[in-house]
Amino acid sequence: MIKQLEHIGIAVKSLESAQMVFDKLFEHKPYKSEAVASEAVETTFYKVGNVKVELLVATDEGSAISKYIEKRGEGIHHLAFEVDDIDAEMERLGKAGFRLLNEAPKAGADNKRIFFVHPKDANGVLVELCQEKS
Ligand code: CMX
Repeated sequence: MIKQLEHIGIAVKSLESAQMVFDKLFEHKPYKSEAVASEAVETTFYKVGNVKVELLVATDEGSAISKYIEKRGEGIHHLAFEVDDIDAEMERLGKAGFRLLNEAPKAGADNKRIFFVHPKDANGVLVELCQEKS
């Protein structure tokens, strides 16, 4: 079951300059920064009520974030929804005909297991499903 919107991922060119903007916007600092080598990204997370905002910067040219910025510029990259059972959700969405971008849930930032649904199967929105690692 999908429980709630967990975070909004925003692709940026520079974490330093984006943080200056979002610190001012939210009137507080991020609660964590973390590199995710497997995704070739560095991330910074803000809490805004019950939702998080994840700033994402590419660490190499092959990163999904590099490609996204090259093609579409900075902006909202994905919506991430928290699920109660990520393996069951992966099976459900696969059976429902969504193209899944992972064979199995993988390790993501902020202590999560994650997988992605192709944006072309969700009206142009890259959807991440995530569950806190136990
Ligand atoms: N949101 C909406 N559409 C997107 C998109 C996004 N984030 N990224 C790509 N697209 C669109 C492209 O614009 C393109 O559309 P058109 O054909 O109409 O131009 C289409 O999807 C194909 O895109 P592409 O540039 O050719 O890129 P790829 O096919 O190589 O990859 C995607 C696209 C989504 C499959 C790939 O980026 C992916 O597997 N993403 C999941 C992993 C990821 O995004 N990791 C980074 C975040 C990690 C984290 O949160 O920790």
